[in-house]
Amino acid sequence: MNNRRDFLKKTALASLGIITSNAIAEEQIQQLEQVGNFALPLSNFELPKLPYAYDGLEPFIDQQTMEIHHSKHHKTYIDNLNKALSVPVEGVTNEDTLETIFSKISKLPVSIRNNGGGHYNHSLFWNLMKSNKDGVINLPTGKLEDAITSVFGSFEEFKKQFTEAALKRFGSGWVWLYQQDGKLKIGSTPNQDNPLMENAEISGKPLLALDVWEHAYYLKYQNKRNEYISNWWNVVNWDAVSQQL
Ligand code: MN3
Repeated sequence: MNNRRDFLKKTALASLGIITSNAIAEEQIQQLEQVGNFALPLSNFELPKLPYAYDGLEPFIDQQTMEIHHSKHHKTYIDNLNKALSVPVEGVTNEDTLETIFSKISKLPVSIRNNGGGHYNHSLFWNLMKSNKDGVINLPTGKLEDAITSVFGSFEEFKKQFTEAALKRFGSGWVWLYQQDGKLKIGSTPNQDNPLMENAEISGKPLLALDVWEHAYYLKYQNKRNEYISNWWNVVNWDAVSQQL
């Protein structure tokens, strides 16, 4: 039994909110040990709990959208990711986490790219939002505020550029505030790609993520992606974004 490795594995999963630290049974760890270099350590992904109720982001994101988005769309990415990793995959080892998988994603099956990205991106997205029933002004503070102001000039200008990137993303994808070589940047990715993926359109560490797939807003906003975005700013959890810095 390699305790350090088990610890790393658990920590990596726990950091994504995927498991609590003891959620992987010792028995499962032992089974994984026996599979050798083509182990299946990542085929146990579970749907993380939301940090709020399905109606917690009302009136900006509606309950039905949240329920379907989380319990159906996100769940499906997880089921398909687990399925893709339920057989030995060349290039995936015991030591891998989603992050290390992303760093070599061009060599892996596209189902791992799409469903691994789907799981990672949604897990992050849920945690970057919080309830704001009263619609009180919701702004970044501290180091994050300073960094945004120094790069974009003002928070309003940052919002404008982020919104433009979200409107410009054709079809399905994600918009990101991310950090590249320590500098804040705005960009977008198609499908379930993210800036951690080798050969993605942008590269860096995700800080803020916005899902612009139609399934994220269609029930309430129909084709009006711009209204979805302008309402979404009300539920951004800037403390959680700051923690990504
Ligand atoms: Mn989505």
